[in-house]
Amino acid sequence: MKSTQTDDRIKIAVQKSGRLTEHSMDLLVRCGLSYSRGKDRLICYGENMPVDVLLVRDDDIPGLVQEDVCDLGIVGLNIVEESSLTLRADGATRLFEKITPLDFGHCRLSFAVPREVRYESPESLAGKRIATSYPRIVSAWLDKEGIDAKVVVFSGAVEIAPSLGRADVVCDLVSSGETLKAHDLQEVETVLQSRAALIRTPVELAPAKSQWVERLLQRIGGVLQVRESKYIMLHAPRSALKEIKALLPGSEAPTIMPLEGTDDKVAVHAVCRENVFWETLEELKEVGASSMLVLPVEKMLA
Ligand code: PRT
Ligand code: ZN
Repeated sequence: MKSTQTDDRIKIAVQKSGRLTEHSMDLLVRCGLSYSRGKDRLICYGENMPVDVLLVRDDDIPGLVQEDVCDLGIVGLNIVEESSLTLRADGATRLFEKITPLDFGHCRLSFAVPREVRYESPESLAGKRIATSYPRIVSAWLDKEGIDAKVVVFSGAVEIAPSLGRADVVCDLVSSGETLKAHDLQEVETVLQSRAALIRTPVELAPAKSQWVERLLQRIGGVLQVRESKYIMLHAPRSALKEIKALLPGSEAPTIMPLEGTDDKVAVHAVCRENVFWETLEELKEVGASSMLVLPVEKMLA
């Protein structure tokens, strides 16, 4: 195990090349990180923070964090769950900590059957061969449901298993559902809702490192909050203020300011901690709001 005294830079494991890569690096950049890439392109060295990013396959991320090779990792909850079950089955007592679910990489792990097959309930899976890259999650789900079925492990292209005659059912990640459709499969049951998440080493960090990790987590929280938030400005009749405040999504205490030359109208400024949709603006207009402006929020720190 590495010594935290000799190495006081934070290491974050991020997917090298795949669906989570761009979002993960974008998140770190929004937290203020600027970096240069090592010659082998496997490490990004933080230039303005003691933070380095290791670029690896997503499947390796939980293990690297659990073994404390990396302090933090960004990986899908699907991989987190499968690895947790595997590590526990292998006797690991200290796993990584799941800390923050992030706002990208949304998908679900679902069972799908050929279009012509009737599926009524989990019992319909009894005695079937199920192709999946997530054998631990699927087996745990089948056990919980009390279903006896055979799990066939595929490391990729799971959706072709039924047409190859290798399985009757698949259990794979789905986002738009287009891949299943293209293979004449219908989604019938969801086992796990997933998205990217930040995980942390089970080992206690040295104080200096810990302070930086806390700082980074606070900034990540700020970035996530900002992406959801909007700043709204509008004019409102004083008489409609109560209704208008109630319509502002996720806003706490709006600022109310007088308007020059009129006593019965005021300006309302508020941070909405949820997106402001056209429907909300239309409802605000109906109760008397006018001159509405919705602006993005650049940074936010609670
Ligand atoms: O090389 P490495 O091992 O790092 O990458 P990988 O090929 O294992 O992973 P990658 O890049 O495909 O996905 C990384 C992570 O993104 C996953 O672990 C999930 O957490 C998340 N994610 C989000 C998805 C999807 N959406 C997704 N749609 N991962 C895979 N898919 C695949 C799915 O397996 C299926 O083949 O996309 C296809 C279905 O997509 P739809 O839109 O047609 O339903
Ligand atoms: Zn992978």
